[in-house]
Amino acid sequence: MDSRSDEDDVRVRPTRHGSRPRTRQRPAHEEAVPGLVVAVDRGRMTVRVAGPDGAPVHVTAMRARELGKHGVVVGDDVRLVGDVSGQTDTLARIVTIADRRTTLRRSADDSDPTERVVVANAEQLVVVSAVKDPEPSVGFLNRCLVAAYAGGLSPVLLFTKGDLGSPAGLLRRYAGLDVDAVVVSRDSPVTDVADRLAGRMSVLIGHSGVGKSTLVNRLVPDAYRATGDVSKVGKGRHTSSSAVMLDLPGGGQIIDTPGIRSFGLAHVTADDVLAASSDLADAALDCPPGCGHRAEDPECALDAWAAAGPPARAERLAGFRVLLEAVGQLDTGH
Ligand SMILES: Nc1nc2c(ncn2[C@@H]2O[C@H](COP(=O)(O)OP(=O)(O)OP(=O)(O)O)[C@@H](O)[C@H]2O)c(=O)[nH]1
Ligand SMILES: [Mg+2]
Ligand SMILES: [Zn+2]
Repeated sequence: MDSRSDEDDVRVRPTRHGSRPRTRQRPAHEEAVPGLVVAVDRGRMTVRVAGPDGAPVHVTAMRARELGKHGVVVGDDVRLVGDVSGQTDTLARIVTIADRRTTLRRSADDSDPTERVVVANAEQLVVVSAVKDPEPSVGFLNRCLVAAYAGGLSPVLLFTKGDLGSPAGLLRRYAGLDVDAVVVSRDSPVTDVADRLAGRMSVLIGHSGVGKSTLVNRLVPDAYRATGDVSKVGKGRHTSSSAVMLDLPGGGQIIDTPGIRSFGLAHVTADDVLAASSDLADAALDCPPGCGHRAEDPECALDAWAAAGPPARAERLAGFRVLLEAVGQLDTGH
């Protein structure tokens, strides 16, 4: 467009007559193309953008240097410049990352307390455990639940391999907590799961071999996620090596992630967990400053809150305090 056709623009920004001085100082990212990061693999991102005809196009991109240390993860809303055609051997640059609505974060392990973001903007965390093979780890499940609350995701428990054993014990253990639980078996339909995932962005998390990718393949017929052999679990073998987002046939997205052995919570405080439950958070306003909200904190106002209400309150408080035991932990492995 001829800039003279817009008198105001010419007067306000006279430098536009020159040869792009504005672009040099502050890149004109207004023209950058919006996209959604659907996969990250060794520094290369796959970003979904709307193509010229509106159909989705997958573009390979890398981070622009100006992003500094700011990492890009699956689920990030980004803007791209450069070649966004999505054709083979083209590469675009990610120049901005939008503020994240939710963040699933974990600290790696005792030797590395760095916290890292696993996935951004997912609404739901599906914590996956097999009923058997591999054995469930309640400590691990609790830490995942805490991470969901701390990151703003709503958690769901998913017990797989119901054909190998009974999920009753696990279901009973979590009945007091305000968390949905679903069971899937090799030969039963996955409609219960599909219903819970419909229309939202969900991320699967769990130990290697629990059946995350198997489930994704059942939910998304053309996913073709590689699935593995449980006997290799624990020997450093993971079948899935990076996170990938897939569209669900009924709307919404599912993110498959590589199996993890541990879930560190070095970055989480008791108040982060509390903030996710408005009733408990309200009651805790009467706590003394610095209250840890644990059973051994004598002046914790949550005890009075539980005593003043129906028995369900005491159950909720007990469940909350079980989760609190996971808070601030790095890695306790299985
Ligand atoms: N019996 C039984 N086996 C299952 C079920 N779901 C998955 N499996 C088996 O469990 C093994 C591991 O499944 P995957 O889907 O690769 O596990 P994953 O969680 O994606 O593992 P990683 O990618 O390593 O994290 C495969 O041999 C599956 O066939 C189930 O419901 N019942
Ligand atoms: Mg997998
Ligand atoms: Zn308290």
